[in-house]
Amino acid sequence: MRILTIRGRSMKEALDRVRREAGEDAVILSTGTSLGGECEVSVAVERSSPARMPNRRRRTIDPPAKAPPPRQNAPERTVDDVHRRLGVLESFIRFKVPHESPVFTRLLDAGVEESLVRGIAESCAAVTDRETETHVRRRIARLLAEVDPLKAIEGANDVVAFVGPTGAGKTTTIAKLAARFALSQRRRVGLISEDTERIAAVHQLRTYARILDLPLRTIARPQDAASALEALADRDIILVDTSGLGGQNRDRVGALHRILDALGTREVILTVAATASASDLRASAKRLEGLHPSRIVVTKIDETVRPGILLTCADLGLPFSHITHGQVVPDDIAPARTERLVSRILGEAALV
Ligand SMILES: Nc1nc2c(ncn2[C@@H]2O[C@H](COP(=O)(O)OP(=O)(O)O)[C@@H](O)[C@H]2O)c(=O)[nH]1
Ligand SMILES: [Mg+2]
Repeated sequence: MRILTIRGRSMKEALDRVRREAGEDAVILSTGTSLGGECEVSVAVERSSPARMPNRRRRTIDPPAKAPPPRQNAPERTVDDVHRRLGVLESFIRFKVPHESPVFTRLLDAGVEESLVRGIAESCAAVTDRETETHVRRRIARLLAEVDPLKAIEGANDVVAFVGPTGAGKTTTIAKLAARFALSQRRRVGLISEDTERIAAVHQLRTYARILDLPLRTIARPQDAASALEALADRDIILVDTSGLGGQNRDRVGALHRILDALGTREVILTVAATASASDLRASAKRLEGLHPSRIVVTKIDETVRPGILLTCADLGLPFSHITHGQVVPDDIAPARTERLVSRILGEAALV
């Protein structure tokens, strides 16, 4: 058994060479990009394979193609990354995608889930080499298209609740939005905290309420809803902070559902951190689907080098409301803009 590294200007060229030079029985171990910017495939071959032909070495070290511009914050590759790359590569072969473009490597580097990259790759089957990047860009933009920031509607007495795992950034996001609605939109904002079990949690929201000069009520049971709503009857929008529902506790989801019902909640916003893994994020969304969230806020985009998680969020089928990018209230929040998100995912724009 020998390990060979075979390169090409595109993944297709490298794979053609693998087939030609290492034979059909070569086992692909990993794929990636060489320091010179070429596509690189490492394969294991039997000693008797054609790869032992004397001219193999010369052919594997063609002059490097023009190096692509360095990507910002390119994460280090792990064994998992190599597995994902191989999975995607398999799908190129299986779905007969006629070419491989570095854009797919960029998607994987950005942490886009393998299944999503495969879907995007499949959709490229009938697209020419030159059009691939444009096609991928359009496809991602379509996935992220439903951008619809939450607004405070004058006189609507809207109740909007934020749910999500502990530490996702619910309270901080509420403070940011409350400040923006109150200060720049001049809306009357009220706050309700359902997160009454942890003293620190109410204290945190109470501090923001005091700084922003906004009324705050706490609520622990559905029976408390009427008096809280009465106290906030003159508000345009009421933002409800909830306790984190990270664990498997279905009773807690049911109890929260009853409270949100009693409050006549118009919208439930799923709040998730961009630092979560795709599987954790999908599990949280599944656990909370009984609360019928209608939008998603993605927090902590500043803390990840893998903004590809945004495509997982989009895949949950919820329109984005806002993206948050830091701890500073109220500055570090912005409506999700499709073009900007696409650029982030493709590694062309700064993460923040
Ligand atoms: N870096 C960063 N930190 C954030 C962001 N949003 C919230 N945090 C921090 O995450 C931690 C948990 O936030 P918190 O609002 O208490 O989460 P909750 O448990 O969902 O209410 C706090 O230290 C916040 O300052 C963000 O967009 N970026
Ligand atoms: Mg909180």
